[in-house]
Amino acid sequence: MSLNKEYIKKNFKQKLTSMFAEDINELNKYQYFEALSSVIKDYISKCVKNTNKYYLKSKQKQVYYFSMEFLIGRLLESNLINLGIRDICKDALSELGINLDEVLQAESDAGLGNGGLGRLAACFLDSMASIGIPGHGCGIRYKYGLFEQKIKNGYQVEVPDNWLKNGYVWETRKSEKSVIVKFGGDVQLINENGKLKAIHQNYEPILAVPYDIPVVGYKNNIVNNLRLWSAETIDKDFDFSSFSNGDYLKAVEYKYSVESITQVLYPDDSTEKGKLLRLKQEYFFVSAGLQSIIRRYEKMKLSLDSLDKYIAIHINDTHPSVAIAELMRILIDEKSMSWDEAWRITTNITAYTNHTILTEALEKWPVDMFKKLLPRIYMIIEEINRRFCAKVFDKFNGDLNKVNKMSIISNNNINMAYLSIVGSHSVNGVAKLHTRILKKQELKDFFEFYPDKFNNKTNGITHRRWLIQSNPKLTDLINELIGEKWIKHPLELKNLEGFSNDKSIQDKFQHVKYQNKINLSNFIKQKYNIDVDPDSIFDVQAKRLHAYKRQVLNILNILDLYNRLIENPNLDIIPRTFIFGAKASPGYFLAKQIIKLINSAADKINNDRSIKDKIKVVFLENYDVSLAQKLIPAADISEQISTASKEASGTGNMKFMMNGAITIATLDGANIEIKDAVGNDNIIIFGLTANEVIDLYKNKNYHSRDIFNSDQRVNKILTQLTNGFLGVSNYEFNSIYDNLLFNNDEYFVLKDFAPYVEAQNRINNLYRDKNKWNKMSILNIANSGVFSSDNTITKYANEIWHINKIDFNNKLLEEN
Ligand code: 26Q
Repeated sequence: MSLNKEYIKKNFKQKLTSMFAEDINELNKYQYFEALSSVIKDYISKCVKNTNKYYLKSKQKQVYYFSMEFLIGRLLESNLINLGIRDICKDALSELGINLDEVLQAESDAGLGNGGLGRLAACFLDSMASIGIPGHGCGIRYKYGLFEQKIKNGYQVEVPDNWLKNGYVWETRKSEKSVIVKFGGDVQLINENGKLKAIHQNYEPILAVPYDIPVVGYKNNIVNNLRLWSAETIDKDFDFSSFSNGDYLKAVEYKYSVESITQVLYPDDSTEKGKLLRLKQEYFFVSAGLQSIIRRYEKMKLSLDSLDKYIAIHINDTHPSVAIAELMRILIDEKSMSWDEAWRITTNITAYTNHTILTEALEKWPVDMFKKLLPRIYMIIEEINRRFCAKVFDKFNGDLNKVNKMSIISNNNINMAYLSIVGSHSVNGVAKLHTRILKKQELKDFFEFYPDKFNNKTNGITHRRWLIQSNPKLTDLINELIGEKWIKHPLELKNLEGFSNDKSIQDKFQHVKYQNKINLSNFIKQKYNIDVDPDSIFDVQAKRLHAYKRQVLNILNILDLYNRLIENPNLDIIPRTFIFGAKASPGYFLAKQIIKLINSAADKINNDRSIKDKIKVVFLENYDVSLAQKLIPAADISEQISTASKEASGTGNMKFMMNGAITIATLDGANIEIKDAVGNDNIIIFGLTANEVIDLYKNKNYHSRDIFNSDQRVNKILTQLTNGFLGVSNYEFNSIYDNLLFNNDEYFVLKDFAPYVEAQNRINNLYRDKNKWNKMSILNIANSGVFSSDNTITKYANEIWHINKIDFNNKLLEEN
């Protein structure tokens, strides 16, 4: 069956009728979206069936990517692109008088993630399917994703993200594949024929129901699976005795308490520790996922001894790390395997990625809480730790100090990063610098103990969503210049280099950027009634709000520039539009104040006629995947200004680069690798290096007040934060002020201020030379192919999972 225009038209019309029973003209865009998606999903379902049949028959090794977050965004357009039918659908709908682009906008984002870690999981799924790796996602079907952000009077206000309210066309509920997850209760060890056996009793059983979302590969007929689990009661929807006694509330209470497990995504809030519900979420999806993996494996009639030859499990940070103990439990308690054999298999199967070095973000669970919720799992972790500590003791000649430092359980806490390292065969960081810091500092003892486990896998992004989908004009231009081979082989983007000196081609790139800037300007005008000039430089910082990402540094430079313009309205600068997008965790007070600061500065600056629109500041609310797709193609400048050593990798940095923005960056995370790829001349680097930062912490010889006292500009701006200059109370920004001065500026904002201002001035001068700028932009695009997640995933597959790519098209042909 071929997906031609007639097929789409016919099925689309039929769907509209069967779904809505109304005339096509009576229906709205959302209904068109649902019907078209449903047609596409029907087609995809056939590919799902074929792919699974092939995987089962060929007994291909499968990898399961376990993650608390999958920030997948919208799916209709990416599915159309990957099926190769976007243009066909556009024509088909247009013949029915419907504009496909408007229909695509009707889909709401599946925002089941916070930021980088969740989006990385989504990019990895796309790459696995597209390059032919049998790899699937396993996670949670949150009823509410990350909150929707509104800005009221300059402050962030959080609104629940009820993304499922109209149903979700891409998912299929698989009730028959439900499993039971057990919480609480008590465990007795009994002696059965000389073997210890664990009996788990009085537990609370929760039903885990899977919902499957297809992951469509790029023009290869492969469709992998993202399985998200939802918590339900087993059979007592109501406590009927209460109900018949008239206590309706008590009757629904139980149902509510069970469903609360998958009710809402936790915001990335590293300071909130020991939340019981979060631990429930972690165990819930991990246990359900593992049970379904084992069940599928058993269908293949293979011995459990070779589980590690057919299965790989990847844990996305420590959030799913109870998987190690849960797999041990299943193998030992349910499959009667010996400890040693179960341990061999578990460690061979599991691999762990670390995404942070911020110590406050490392997950630890209080023993008492853990033991009560997961008594059997706790016993297993104790035993893992006992054996591990004995090995450490041996290896370091009885050095108890080392044993204490490395113990998985200490001070009544379970350290999940340590469990993850001990229980897996591979531990990777997400950029070269990050991995180096893990080895040399954060996890030094473990690196010494297990040098072969540690490795680097620099992050990547899918060029299908972040270039082909979000920047169609640039895609067309690239295709015109170098053909389409780069789409399957993104390193081929390199062939653009040859055009970088050609003025007429530079103009074409500039024109594409300009068009994208007009689109964004129109969006801003329509949504906020702010006029931004597409001829100004679009300078963008879009990412979660965190002190270490230093949105404050950006705003201090803006205020300084503003002060200079007030002093000299004729200052010769190229007009600039500073654009921000950032959500702050609801409990992160400082981050929320920074949002208010950006908005107060925007009010002041945008309404000051004296500076003649030379600078504008815009805060775009609710930065999510769909907004990123509009924003990134329009950026001239990409702000990647974290304190060196703090940003594990960054992936936004790669998205901007791929869309031709010039990066202003510290030598942090993957910025360093971006610099290596484009060369020093095509990126703007400033500020402290990671080593300098680490030394400053070590030597304790940084005093932010010295800078306040010596730099007039800093002095002036910080005074303006507290003297009503920004039209708010003198106390409004106390937290920011105190952080910079009284708490000694943990992230070296003031220390990097002067170098940052200087770097921004360099940009101003560079931009004046349009040829030079365009050349830089082209070279950034040309060298972005290495950051395609197709490359990243190829390395995971070869070096960690030991899974080969399959060529499904050929396999299908062979069979027919
Ligand atoms: C932990 C405990 C309780 C509640 C929430 C959390 C939590 C949730 C999300 C902790 C951390 C996160 C997310 C972290 C994250 O997104 N890290 C980013 O990962 C990217 C992909 O590797 C990197 O590029 C970024 O540098 C890193 O900050």
